[in-house]
Amino acid sequence: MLCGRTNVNKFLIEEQRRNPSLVGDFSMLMSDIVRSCKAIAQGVSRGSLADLLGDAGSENVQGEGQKKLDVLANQAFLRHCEWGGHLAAMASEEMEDIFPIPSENPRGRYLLVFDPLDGSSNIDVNLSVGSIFSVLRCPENCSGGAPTAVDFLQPGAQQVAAGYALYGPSTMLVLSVGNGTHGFTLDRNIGEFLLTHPNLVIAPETREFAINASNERFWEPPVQRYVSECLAGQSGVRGKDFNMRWVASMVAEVHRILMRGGVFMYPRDSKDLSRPGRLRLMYEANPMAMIVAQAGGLASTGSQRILDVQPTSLHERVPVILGSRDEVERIERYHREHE
Ligand code: FBP
Repeated sequence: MLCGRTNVNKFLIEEQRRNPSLVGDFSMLMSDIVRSCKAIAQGVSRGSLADLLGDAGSENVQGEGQKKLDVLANQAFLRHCEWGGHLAAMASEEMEDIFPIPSENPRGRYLLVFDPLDGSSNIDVNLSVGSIFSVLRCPENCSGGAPTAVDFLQPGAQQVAAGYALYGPSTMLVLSVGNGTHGFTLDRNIGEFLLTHPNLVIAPETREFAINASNERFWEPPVQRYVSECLAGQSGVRGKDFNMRWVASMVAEVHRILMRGGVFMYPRDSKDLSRPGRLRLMYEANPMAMIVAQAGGLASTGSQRILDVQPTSLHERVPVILGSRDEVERIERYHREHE
């Protein structure tokens, strides 16, 4: 039964009519992204039945082993979004270089950035994974010549849209086009995402945090202080007991925070000194920062708001602390006090 719910295409067309800065075929581009996510949802749900689990036998640009579903999900985004004429180029966490739109297709005015399958260590154990995407405007000067990686290096505050698909017990799409954060659930009977969670709001306070606690000895001191205060419970300075969760899938963690509050941390640590954090600015941190900010939450590196970070390379990594506003501000304060 449809129950008169708005489907995602209608929602996007109405958003485009409301916002004159969403030019051209923006809603058509978003429909292509939605179709990519539906195709990936189908592959993820078939799993072993379609021989889609396990390693692909290849490595991505980060030197990480790729799963078969990583490769399939990357192809799904490229295949569904390359021909519509809405994009100038794409960049994926799984590909070293950008993917310019092939010359046989018309070139559009947007850039698409995506992490096709986030949390892929969960695939083989049949736990939640997701896709993350971000839409940027192609700078003026890239509409003539072929776009380059430099055209993608825009702070997250300039994102036109961002979102994720969560392939969990039900498949959900959560997105923002700069007017709040909204959740849609895939109705498999009719093959459409229907608006089920309009205007999501993250509670400013929380009693729940998410962090990979096995890295505690490597964390930076402000994060060690924050977590130890949470663990001290009612008798400590926070005066309340905290709960902890770790799904090892950023999409699932952010989704839980949108549903019931909380704070997620993948902080700077000393485990691998070659990088300032584990998560990627363009593919993970920026889109999630927009989603969280549009729901009233905050996203920070600890010392800077994520949406203000000027990217310097396509695959750069950043520390990420996001979620309930009061908690993120507290952790930022601990960083300032530590300086
Ligand atoms: P991938 O992009 O390689 O999937 O890594 C990202 C991620 O899986 C996040 O979704 C998650 O928060 C984190 O890595 C889990 O890291 P850890 O292995 O330390 O638990």
